[in-house]
Amino acid sequence: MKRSASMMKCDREGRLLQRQLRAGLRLPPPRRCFASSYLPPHDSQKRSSSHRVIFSGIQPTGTPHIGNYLGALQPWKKLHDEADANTSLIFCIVDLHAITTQHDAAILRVRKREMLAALLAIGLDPSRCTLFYQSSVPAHSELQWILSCQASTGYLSRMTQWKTKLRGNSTSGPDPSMATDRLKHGLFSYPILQAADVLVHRATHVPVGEDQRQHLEFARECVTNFHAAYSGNIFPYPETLVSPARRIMSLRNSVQKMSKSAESAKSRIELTDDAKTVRERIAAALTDDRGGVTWEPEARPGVTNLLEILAAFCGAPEVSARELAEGEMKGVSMRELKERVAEKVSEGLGGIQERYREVRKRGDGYLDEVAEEGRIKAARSAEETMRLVKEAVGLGL
Ligand code: AQP
Repeated sequence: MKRSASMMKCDREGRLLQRQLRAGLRLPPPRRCFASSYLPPHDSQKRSSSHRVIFSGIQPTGTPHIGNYLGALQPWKKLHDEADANTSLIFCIVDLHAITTQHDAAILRVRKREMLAALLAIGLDPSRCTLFYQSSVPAHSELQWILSCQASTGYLSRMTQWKTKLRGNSTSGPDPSMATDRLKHGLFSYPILQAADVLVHRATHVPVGEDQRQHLEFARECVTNFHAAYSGNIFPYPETLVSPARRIMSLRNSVQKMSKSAESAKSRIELTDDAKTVRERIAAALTDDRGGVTWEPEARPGVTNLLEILAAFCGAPEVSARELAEGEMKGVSMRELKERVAEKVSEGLGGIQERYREVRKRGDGYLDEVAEEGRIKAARSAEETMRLVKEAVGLGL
């Protein structure tokens, strides 16, 4: 796909912000890098030019694990603590995305509340940020439909995650169309919903894991398409903030990422796991039959994953996994490495677990109140965007 100069400019700015994220999240005002020069600043773009909107989401597909924590929730908390008062923070439990795969309705209801409790437990304060369930603000799916009318099916079919699913189903028969017969449209088109999630709040920055980079690029493509099709200068190009933390891999298969929905619970450490479970999971983590710690990411992915987890939970002063392997942990036995990792992870999760228990003790009623407060704020944020969108498209009378 041909990339416009303004999209490349966005990428450059994204990389700059990336460095700032690592250096302590001093975000500059958002630059409105529009697709072309045909659009002057719009009067109805009511926000001041320095107003930043940070949006991100997580699926309620299970209890968050340390991969979700290091890759997403910890950076959210950092933004929450360090962003200035002119920055809006919107964190969404994306339940509409969670129904793109087979699920049980009763379990989904439980998991939504569990996820909200986890977000509160990591320290997100509902009076500082907006915490809400995606399905409670219908503007998300309404904008998805409007964006889908301009979205290229060719682009969507080239997305890595879709191609992976397609390959995964290609053994289903000699006829390649059988693969697509089994795959559902929701899975194909969910990048449009993801774009709508971001654009309906006119987000300027989106913190995500590395695997989501392509989806954010698609969201920028949706902005380009919309601005080319309709008048008005409604959306900023959302910039990607990729977490500096590496991808945390499964404890049972170090070429797969740690995942909430992976069948084996032993493949992950959940934020609510007690010290005994953490110790058992780490002790059973697959490494290799060589003794002694070395830094060989290609040859020893299991050991590298443990070192990455250790480095991430070591806290200040920051130290990289490689520095640990070549310094403090050099040559130590696998048993010692695992004990050290388990100790640091349990230490790191202790405070979160205490707060999680406190939140749960307050009951579902409390969580539902927080969600309702978030819904009201999120609906307000989406309302003005939808008014502008409908006016531009010709839907608003
Ligand atoms: N293993 C991981 N390491 C680092 N970051 C990760 N993230 C997920 N897994 C890891 C980041 O967590 C955020 C929220 O993810 P999500 O729940 O929206 O979807 P996901 O990426 O599909 O997460 P899971 O845990 O693998 O869930 P399921 O099993 O439901 O698919 C994202 O920013 C993601 O990058």
